[in-house]
Amino acid sequence: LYTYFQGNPKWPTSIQELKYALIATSASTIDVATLRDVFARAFSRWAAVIPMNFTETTSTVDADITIGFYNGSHGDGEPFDGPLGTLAHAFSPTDGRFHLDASETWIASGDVTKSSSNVAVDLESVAVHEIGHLLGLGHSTVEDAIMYPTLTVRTRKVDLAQDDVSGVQNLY
Ligand code: TQI
Ligand code: CA
Ligand code: ZN
Ligand code: ZN
Repeated sequence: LYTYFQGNPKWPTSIQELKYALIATSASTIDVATLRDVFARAFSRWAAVIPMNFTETTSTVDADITIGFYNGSHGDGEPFDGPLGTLAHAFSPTDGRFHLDASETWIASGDVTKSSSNVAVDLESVAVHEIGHLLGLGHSTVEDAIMYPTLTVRTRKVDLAQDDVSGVQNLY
């Protein structure tokens, strides 16, 4: 079963559009056009099931959600830890910060299961999970769910399970 953060924080339902911005991409090994593509796909999976749209903005001041790649300590008291361990983190509504560990071997195109690296992590899989947190979902006990708190390396898991859909639909 799905969970929410304590106090069930969520984005106001008066907002039908959340804007996101890629604010720190220089530490990423993936080009910005590919990143745009992956994040747009990840957001669209959630937008398909709730009355909320996600659009990219290049203006940091307009952005509700900010996405960045960082190494080690990056100013929020939750330092990244090098390859594997913590891959990314996102804050609960309505903070909007979504940070990714730049030291991961991120795979953004092609098939992560065919990667020659045994530490490769599928970017879209992690993005779909973190967007769940950005929307207010905690972890799920359902193994197939995107919000289940374990992702095996070299695995692609991007389709919302019924549990994820119920969780987000009961919030929005
Ligand atoms: N990052 C943790 C996560 O996103 C950070 C975290 C722990 C967290 N507890 C939280 C974030 C509670 C919000 C609320 O779960 S992670 C997975 C998964 C991570 C883990 O790097 O460990 C994914 C990132 F679920 F597979 F384990 C992405 Cl998909
Ligand atoms: Ca890490
Ligand atoms: Zn951070
Ligand atoms: Zn999580």
